[in-house]
Amino acid sequence: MKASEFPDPFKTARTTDGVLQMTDHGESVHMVLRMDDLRACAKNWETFSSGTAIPGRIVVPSEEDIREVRQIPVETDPPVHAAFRKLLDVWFKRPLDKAYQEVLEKMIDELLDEVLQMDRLEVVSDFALKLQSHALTLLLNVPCEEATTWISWGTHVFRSEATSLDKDKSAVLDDYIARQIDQAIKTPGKDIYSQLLAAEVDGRKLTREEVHGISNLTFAGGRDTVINVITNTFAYLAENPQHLEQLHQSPRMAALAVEELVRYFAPLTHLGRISTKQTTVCEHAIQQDQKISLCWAAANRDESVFDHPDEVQLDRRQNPHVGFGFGHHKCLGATHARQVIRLMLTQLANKVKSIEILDYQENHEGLGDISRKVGFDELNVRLIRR
Ligand code: EMZ
Repeated sequence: MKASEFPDPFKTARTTDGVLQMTDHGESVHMVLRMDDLRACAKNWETFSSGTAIPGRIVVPSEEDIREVRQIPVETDPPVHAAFRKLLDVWFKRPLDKAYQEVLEKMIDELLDEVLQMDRLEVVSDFALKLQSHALTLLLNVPCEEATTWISWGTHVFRSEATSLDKDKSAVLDDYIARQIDQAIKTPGKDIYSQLLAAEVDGRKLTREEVHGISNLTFAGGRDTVINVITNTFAYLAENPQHLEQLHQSPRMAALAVEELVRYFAPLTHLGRISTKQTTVCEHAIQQDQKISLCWAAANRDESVFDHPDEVQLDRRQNPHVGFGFGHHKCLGATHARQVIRLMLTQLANKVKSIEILDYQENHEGLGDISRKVGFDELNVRLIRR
């Protein structure tokens, strides 16, 4: 198998049954695989709730043992959700500003110049982790130096290098966020913590706990997901040099390419919901308080929606993918992520003629009886300058 090939492990289950059942944290999870079913369940929040009493329960694998903080707004339901979203959307859409994009482009430019000096570049830690961290300083509006601390945490804020969920590691993030909030209370600035502490939701000030929950999501949600898309894109362009050339010739294609790469790599495999009543999904009985998951990765390969779903077509036009989720919960960080990937593509095509893969170690996520390739633990390449 090629490094850039990401097989669809859900194909059989999606076409025959529509649901794949797995067990996680001692709980049954029915994964919803087809696009139309997934959209229907995502819309039906009254039956399939995100606002469970237990923080971390809707994530698969469950994070309930490693964090006590409720991530906001992803772990809330309407109408509470809408109030937070209204407040947060303004801040999280700043990446559409030209000035924001110019700074981001310069960051990417500098980072690329740095790695172009290397004979052997390990994309995950030398590039993707750094780019994700540097770019996040813009989203949070904090000094660039903060990235150094975040880089030291490694690619996942909750997982140790052994890839298992780690309570101590999760505590490092929470201690960090608590210190930033303390600092913002003492000396308010223009950073996200200060802005949130000063903001109102539903005519009242946010609680410290809510500010913490928003911050926790901002650090966790866009971490390994963004790092994987960046790294996987390097593997893809290494094995498909004609597409690097195509991007060089028509940089405007980058915006379409972002959507296609997010569809194909589907950085977050799925996200859970808790059923509030007895119901059915694809003729499977779901009990009250039982978990289902909306499987973005499976729906993104649904052959009834996408032509040749297992092919990357960088200029795919009809692309109603759910790589950033679907419905009112769709990814808060998507605007930022889109700009990071788009500018990376244009800068890469600008400076790099070809990418040679030296060696790599794949990263697979276990999902009960099956597993899914999501990225790389390591990807060593050589970049050839244009
Ligand atoms: C959670 C998730 C994204 C979770 C929208 O949810 O991403 C995962 O990588 C994190 O571990 O906490 O944020």
